[in-house]
Amino acid sequence: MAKSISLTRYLVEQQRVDGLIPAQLRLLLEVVARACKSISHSVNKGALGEVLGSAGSENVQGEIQKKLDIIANEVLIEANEWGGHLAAMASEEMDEIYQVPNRYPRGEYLLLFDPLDGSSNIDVNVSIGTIFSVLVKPEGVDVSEQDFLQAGHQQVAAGYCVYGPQTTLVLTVGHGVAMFTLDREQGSFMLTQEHVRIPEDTQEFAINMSNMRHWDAPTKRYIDECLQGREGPRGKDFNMRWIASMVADVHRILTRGGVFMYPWDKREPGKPGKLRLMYEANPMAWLVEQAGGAATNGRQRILDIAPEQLHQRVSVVLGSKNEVERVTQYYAQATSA
Ligand code: P6P
Repeated sequence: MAKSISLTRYLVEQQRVDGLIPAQLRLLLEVVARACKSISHSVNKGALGEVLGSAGSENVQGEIQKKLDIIANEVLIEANEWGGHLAAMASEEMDEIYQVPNRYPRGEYLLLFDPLDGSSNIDVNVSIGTIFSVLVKPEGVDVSEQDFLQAGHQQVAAGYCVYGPQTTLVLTVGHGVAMFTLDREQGSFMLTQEHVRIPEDTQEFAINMSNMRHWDAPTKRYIDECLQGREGPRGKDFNMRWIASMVADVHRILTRGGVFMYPWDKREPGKPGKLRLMYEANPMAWLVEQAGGAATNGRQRILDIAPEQLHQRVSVVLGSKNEVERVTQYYAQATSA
């Protein structure tokens, strides 16, 4: 039986043996993992913990906040603000950035997160998750929202924790993707997979089909060809999955391949898409690329998008490399037509 490796040991070895991450970043990732453990505990209580239902407030996106959205956000803030590794945090649940209070030392990192992605699934007991991204704060004494506006290729760590049948933390620091499953008896995340690879081809797509009439031509063309199956131009049948929880859909794709799409649609033409660039698309895009997949907004590599606003949205096509390239090709052909 292979020696079981905890997240702590894995990160120490990444720092000490391979010199891949500095001590402060290792500390930050261990604190985020502990916060995810705490969130998992709250999520698992369900109706027994009075954590379900709406909080009766709206977030910056104008979406109704669930009680667990707020609980998860508070857990991440309280876990990370005192350690001295962060200068500030940004969250889907907060309009403004959260500067580490003056009573605590400030560090060189910026932490961004969607504390509980997939909230619509909370009350119906379907997998949800926490998504996080780490940037280095630019030089300078103060910290502002502007410091967060860095393209995704500048991330130094990214990951998510999926709260499903297992609680699994998935992480990259730029040298591949590793998965850690929570051993509840020990209370530790244990390494269960590393060097994760996404198959370049797939027969499985994930998209909310109820929006079909609102899609633009390239997305309609791609999905229509998939639906035609082996009699159509793709010459093979496709399966469809849509969990309406990006963390769960991306976890499936990292585990067995597939393509995930949340494209622009004409319901709100002024919005480039539904998902948020800084704390959903960027961390997921880096994980997918680190596992040999691809991630674009239909036209451009997501990690190259220069952000203009902290909560800006983006179209997302990510997963098996050859499928993402096909969709991106269809957009290019539509543009040049
Ligand atoms: P729809 C969850 O609210 C989320 O942000 C992603 O996790 C998920 O992929 C998407 O929205 C689901 O959106 O429109 O299908 O409910």
